[in-house]
Amino acid sequence: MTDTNAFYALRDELRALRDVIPALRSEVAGGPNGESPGEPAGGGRLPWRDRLVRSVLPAIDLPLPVLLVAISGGGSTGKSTLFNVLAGKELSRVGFRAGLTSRVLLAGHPDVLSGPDVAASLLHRLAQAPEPWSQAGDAVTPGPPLYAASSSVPPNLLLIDTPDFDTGVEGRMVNRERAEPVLRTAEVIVYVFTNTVYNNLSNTRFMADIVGAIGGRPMVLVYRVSRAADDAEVLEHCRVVARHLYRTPQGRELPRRELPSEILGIYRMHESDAVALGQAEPSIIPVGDVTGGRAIRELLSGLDVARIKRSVFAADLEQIRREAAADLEALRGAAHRASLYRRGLEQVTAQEALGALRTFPMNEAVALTTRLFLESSPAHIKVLRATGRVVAAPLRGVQALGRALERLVGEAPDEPAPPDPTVELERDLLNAANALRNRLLDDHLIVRVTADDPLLREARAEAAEEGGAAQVEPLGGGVFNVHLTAPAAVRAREADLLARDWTAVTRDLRAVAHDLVGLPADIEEDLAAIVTRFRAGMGWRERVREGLFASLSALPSLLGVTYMLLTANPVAGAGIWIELQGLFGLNDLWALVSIPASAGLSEQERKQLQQMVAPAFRLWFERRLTSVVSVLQDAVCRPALEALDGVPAPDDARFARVERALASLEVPT
Ligand SMILES: Nc1nc2c(ncn2[C@@H]2O[C@H](COP(=O)(O)OP(=O)(O)OP(=O)(O)O)[C@@H](O)[C@H]2O)c(=O)[nH]1
Ligand SMILES: [Mg+2]
Repeated sequence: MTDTNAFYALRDELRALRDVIPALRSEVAGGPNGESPGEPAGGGRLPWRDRLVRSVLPAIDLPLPVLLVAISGGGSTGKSTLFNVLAGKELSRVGFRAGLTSRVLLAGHPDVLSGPDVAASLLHRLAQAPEPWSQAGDAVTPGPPLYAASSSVPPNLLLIDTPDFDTGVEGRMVNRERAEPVLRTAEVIVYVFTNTVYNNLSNTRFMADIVGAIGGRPMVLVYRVSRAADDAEVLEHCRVVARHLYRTPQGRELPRRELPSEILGIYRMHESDAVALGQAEPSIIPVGDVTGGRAIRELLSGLDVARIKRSVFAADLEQIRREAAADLEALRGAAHRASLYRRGLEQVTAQEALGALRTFPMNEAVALTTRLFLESSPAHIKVLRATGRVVAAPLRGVQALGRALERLVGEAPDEPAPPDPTVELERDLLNAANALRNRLLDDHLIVRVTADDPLLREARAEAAEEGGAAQVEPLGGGVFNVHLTAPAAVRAREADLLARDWTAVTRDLRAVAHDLVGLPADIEEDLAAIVTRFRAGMGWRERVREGLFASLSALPSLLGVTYMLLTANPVAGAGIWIELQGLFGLNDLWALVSIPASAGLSEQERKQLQQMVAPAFRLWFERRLTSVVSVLQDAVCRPALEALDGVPAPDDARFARVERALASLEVPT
């Protein structure tokens, strides 16, 4: 990755942290209005984000990679002179009077310093907003920071001329007070010092405090010294300065001959009358291996912006990373809990819906299956049927038989007063809606599951977590109650759940019952396909016997239930098994198996019968369950489901996005 790309990458990762986590948090809490005192990932403030937005991003959220380079040093050391050389023009007044520069002056390439925003952003920690520069004399009077564009400044730098930090006015170091905030903001410091003060303790202590210990801010040393001093001596003096500036984090001095890696380059600048008279520019001469013969402009324009910013903000970034990672974990947990709750709610809804599905329209199912079967008959059977020998007579007989059998297993009253199926369904739907509402408004949503239900496994894992939002209650016989705490987003909508207009709900359910009674109109096509498949698989004996189907019109509704119990349940998970047991009772199920035998049907006929009616039951069951579930969701659960829709899914891509951002901030060890 090029240096520029590394900068943009860092910027984008930090922007992602800034924007994505708060968005996720607000969604988990149920939107901007969802206050959630108990939820760790809910509202409230994010200290790491304040730090990111206030301290780090102003230096990084820039259109171009730019380093803040401050020229610093004692009075009259030549800071402004150096600044003007690098800026390519006299922006800052120079002179013999120490303490001349009284303001911060910023110079940048016009591409970078296009307007006051960049200057303001980079200097955001200063008390006053920067103002445009107009002439070299501006900087000698105190006032807000100034900024000026010059195309001589390398585009990766914002150069800052600063007031000195050692001259005094009436016992106060006024210029130090002016310089210090900007020095603390700068990312690289060019330290200008003279032979008279290189060993001055007061000055180096101040600078040491600014740059920090080893691992602190990088620095370029510019030593104004006589031409007579040789390079070895210059280097030796600079090592002394460096040892004073960068101690170990434990406060110990570095070994004598070592130059800390924070020193990026060393230059010497000679005394010259021509320079002092303003007739010549000073030559800034590279010294030592660390500088590698690079001119100061070359060295500064080659600085790795991303690397230096990362190192300057290392402590901030590490704290941000740690705290944001903890936040991300909490958010993931909340998203996971919400998805667990949603599945629990779906299961509970399906279980309640099942209660509204007690009246399988058996007669209709048999009639439809029979008709479809006959319609697909080979011609000779059709002829048979046309003679009426097969169909007509036994139909009523079998109907009577069916009713007799229903009485036998207690399904039909002795006095056949057939209940109105629409009224029954209405009543069942209302009961289901009411029960569902009560379960939803409980502190915990209680879902009954069997041992092999995946929900149980996840609820157990959640219950094992500290502060987990699930509890598991064994009921014996491989049955469990899972208690799920409502997520913050759902709790935030409790008032809406309570405020459902039940008169309207009742009216809607009535209308729905009217549409849902009987067989779904659209199952005919599916059933016809099943009949065709069935016919293709029939042996010749069965084909001969197929006349049987013409004679059927009634069967105990429980026949279909056997099918459900013998095959995997397609809709609501294992929980449905319990519900079926509860609805029909085990004894009835056994009675059911014996019915066809006592009805005088052969084993073969019984099987055929079952094979044919079972698909009708299955289709009815699937479609009706789906319809009733969606009716109940609409009538009862809507606010809760809307709230859950707003919560990010556990596999929401933004979690991975934040994770990537956090990983990129990790310091390689
Ligand atoms: N001989 C010589 N004189 C220099 C050099 N650099 C600066 N000067 C002179 O030293 C005097 C002070 O220079 P400035 O650049 O104003 O110094 P400064 O550090 O900005 O001073 P303050 O703003 O007062 O803190 C001026 O008269 C400069 O001409 C140099 O390299 N050689
Ligand atoms: Mg100056």
